[in-house]
Amino acid sequence: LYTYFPGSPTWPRSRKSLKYAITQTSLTSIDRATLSQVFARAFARWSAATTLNFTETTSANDADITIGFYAGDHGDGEAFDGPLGTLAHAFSPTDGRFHLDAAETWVASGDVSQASSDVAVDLESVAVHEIGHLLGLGHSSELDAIMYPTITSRTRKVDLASDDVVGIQSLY
Ligand code: TQI
Ligand code: CA
Ligand code: ZN
Ligand code: ZN
Repeated sequence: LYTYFPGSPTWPRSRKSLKYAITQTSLTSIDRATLSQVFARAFARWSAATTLNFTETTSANDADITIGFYAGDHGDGEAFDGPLGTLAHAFSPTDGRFHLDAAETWVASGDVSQASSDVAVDLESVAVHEIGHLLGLGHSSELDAIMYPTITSRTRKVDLASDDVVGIQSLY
């Protein structure tokens, strides 16, 4: 079963369109075009299940959601920890910050199960999970759910389960 954050915070239900910006990429070797594609696909999975839509903006100023790669202590009290452990984190609505640990071996295209590194992590899978948090979902007890709090390295899991869909549709 899905959960929400305490108090069930959401983006205003009148706001059907949210903008995101990829603001901090200096610590990743993945090129911008690839990042844009991966995050667009991840947001599209949630917009397909809701009346929400998401568009990328290049201006951090008019973005509701900001996405960036950071290493170690990066000033928000939630330091990253090097390879594996914490992969990424996102804050509840309407904060909008989504940070990825630059120390991970991110795989942005192709088949993560074939990655040469045994600590490779599929970027789109983590993005779909973190966008759930950005929109107001907590963790689910359902193993198949995107919001289940465990993912194995070299695994791709990007399809919303019915539990995720019911959870997000009950919120918006
Ligand atoms: N990051 C945790 C997560 O996103 C951070 C976190 C812990 C968190 N508790 C939270 C964020 C409560 C919001 C609310 O769950 S993580 C997974 C998963 C992580 C974990 O790096 O451990 C994914 C990131 F669920 F698979 F384990 C992405 Cl997909
Ligand atoms: Ca880490
Ligand atoms: Zn952070
Ligand atoms: Zn989570």
